[in-house]
Amino acid sequence: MQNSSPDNDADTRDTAMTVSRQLRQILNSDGTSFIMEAHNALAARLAEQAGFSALWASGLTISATMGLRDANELTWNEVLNLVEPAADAVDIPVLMDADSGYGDFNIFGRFVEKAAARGVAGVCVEDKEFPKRNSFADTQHTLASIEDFTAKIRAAKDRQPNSDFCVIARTEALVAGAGLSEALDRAARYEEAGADALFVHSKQKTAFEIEAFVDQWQGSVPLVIAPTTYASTPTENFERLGISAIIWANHGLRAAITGMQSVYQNIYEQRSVASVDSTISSVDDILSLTETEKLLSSEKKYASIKR
Ligand code: SPV
Ligand code: MG
Repeated sequence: MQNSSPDNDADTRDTAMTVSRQLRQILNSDGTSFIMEAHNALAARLAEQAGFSALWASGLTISATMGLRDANELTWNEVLNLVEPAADAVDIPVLMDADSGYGDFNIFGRFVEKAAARGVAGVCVEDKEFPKRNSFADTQHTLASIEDFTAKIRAAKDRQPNSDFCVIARTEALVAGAGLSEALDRAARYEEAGADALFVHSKQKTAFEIEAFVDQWQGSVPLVIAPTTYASTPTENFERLGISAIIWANHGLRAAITGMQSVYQNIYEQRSVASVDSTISSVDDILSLTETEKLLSSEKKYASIKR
């Protein structure tokens, strides 16, 4: 969101392009763009600082930060309460993972209105039943009917509060084992229903399903993928395929887990922070990432505060 924090410059707010328009441009631009997972506001800032131009508010990683499964254990309002601060923390667009839409066309339509009002640039909705299961969970993945799912897309497009808001339709047909022709058929129907982009997901170890899909895809909306399991495929291959955006869907949280596990273990075993202190971020880094400097200059500007 063009940031609403009190120490933000009002001129920046007034002139900035809306986040939905930014996301739309990213999806429609030539070449392949990268959308980085951010599970909270601090992660959003770090990803923005690294250079990413859009963020993925991942259902998996946001649920995990709350100690919960990627299975709609959080309500949509709880998720929005977590995503809004991330959107506030950055100037780049946040694409929110809306799972399977939290209910029928009506619930999803209302969700889209609320998400947009809270700074979300666009949403991605997947064609599974509610409550969903993470695509990599070893269970039966039940697809929603095409009729029910296209109703959600149409309702979302009708209820989106601005014309740049992006609704990305995600097909889980390959994940569910329904086959390539089902995936292609669904994708075509979702485009026809008004989806702004199409996310085709695969849980294979190589990109062969994505390659086969692209080879036969006749549609014209941008294509989005998340190479989590087929991580070793070179990005150039996706560029050659004409993939519009790649979502790096969980790598921020996975990095945090690895780093924290190692530091916690070290401190526990050493009974001291001496050997890790210089290897981790400083307290100054935290002050800087939370823009404490802006607060201090606000004090000078506004306050008669004496410290
Ligand atoms: C997520 O990050 O929550 C996703 C991607 O939806 S996946 O985990 O691959 O389903
Ligand atoms: Mg998800």
